[in-house]
Amino acid sequence: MAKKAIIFGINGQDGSYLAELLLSKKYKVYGVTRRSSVNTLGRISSLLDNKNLKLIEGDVTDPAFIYSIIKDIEANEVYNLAAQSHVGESFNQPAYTLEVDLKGVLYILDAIVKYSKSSKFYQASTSEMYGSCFSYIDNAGDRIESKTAICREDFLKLNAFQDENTHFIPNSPYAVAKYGAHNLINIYRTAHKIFACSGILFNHESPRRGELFVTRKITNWIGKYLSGQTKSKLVLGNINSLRDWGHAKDYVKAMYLMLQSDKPDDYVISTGKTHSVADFLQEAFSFAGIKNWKSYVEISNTFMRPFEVDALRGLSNKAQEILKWKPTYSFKDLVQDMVESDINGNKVCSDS
Ligand code: NAP
Ligand code: F7E
Repeated sequence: MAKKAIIFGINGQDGSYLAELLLSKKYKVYGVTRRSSVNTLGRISSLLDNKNLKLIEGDVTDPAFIYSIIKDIEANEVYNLAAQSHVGESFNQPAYTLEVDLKGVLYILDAIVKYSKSSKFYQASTSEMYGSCFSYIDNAGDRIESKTAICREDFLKLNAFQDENTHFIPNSPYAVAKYGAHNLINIYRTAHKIFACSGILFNHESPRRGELFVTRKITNWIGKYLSGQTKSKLVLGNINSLRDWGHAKDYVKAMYLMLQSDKPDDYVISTGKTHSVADFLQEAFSFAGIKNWKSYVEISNTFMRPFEVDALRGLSNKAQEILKWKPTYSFKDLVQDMVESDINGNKVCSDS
């Protein structure tokens, strides 16, 4: 019989790629979307005719809905990708962010324990949970844990990193909610013996990335600029922060592999390479053939965070060893995929 999977947040960036992956493996996929007065299914439009996909409207903040869907479907696998996922916005909507990103997870876990104990559960945790914490190996070969803000130069000099053993001290309401949920996974796994995994995913992007995240904001601007749709400057916040950027297509494979593993566990998923937002600008503008990105970019306090995560570089050795997962897209490949897509998309847009 075909395996059944529920994806909360199916119409988001990751949800759309994960749905494609599971449908290609002949799963029956139940995708949860929120009711909306406008069409929010753009990322999954090519899947809507698939007879193995069923969309269900619901919200993870509604326990009655969660209990009934978990009970009725008794899925083999449940993937929770639903979230208020914008870190900056979580400072403006902290309570709402905790409702969705923390309490929503609690309802799903509780429903699984009560009604569908054999369902395997994937939770979308995040590298944001580290805040300003990082690890490095000192000259004597000892591993050192640090919990202080760090500039790009020092982080790079130390060859610093984060992995499953690095401390978590969240720097945003988003990260607090995700860290709470991450702890719940461990608690439910231990107390109730359910198969629950937490993927500590570092930033991952794609042409389907939301337009308010920095990578897509940049590539979208490039597409619009080249097609004559904008003459305004690209207004950004902190372009010195370092991120470990991978491709979402690679990262959804890791989610799937976690639930196929022999035992439930937590895994860092990352590329091991780090770049600043300025590096992304340099790569994206140069790929698009626009010289001197600095003359097109304006820095504004509007996009600065009240508390920033300075630097991230994930070591995913555990996932590479146990899950046999590894990223296939380089930083260059990722930037090219996104720039090409936005240039082509905007061409279509401006021609029509
Ligand atoms: P995304 O594009 O923002 O997708 C989030 C999804 O959650 C959307 O489908 C959204 O639906 C849905 N959602 C939001 N609030 C909901 C609610 N109350 N009830 C039900 N659904 C709700 O995010 P993503 O980049 O695909 O990320 C997927 C997950 O991984 C998120 O949990 C995110 O926090 C986490 N994560 C992402 C990254 C990354 O770099 N992408 C890294 C680590 C962790 P609407 O379309 O209706 O808003
Ligand atoms: O910011 C800086 C910003 O919003 C990246 C989410 O998927 O990954 C994502 O969170 C960096 C930050 O991603 C702008 O201050 C500069 O230093 O693209 P972002 P994020 O905050 O790292 C993690 C792993 C998640 O879990 C989250 O769900 O870029 N930055 N100027 C800017 N950021 C934005 N959004 N907009 C700017 O104009």
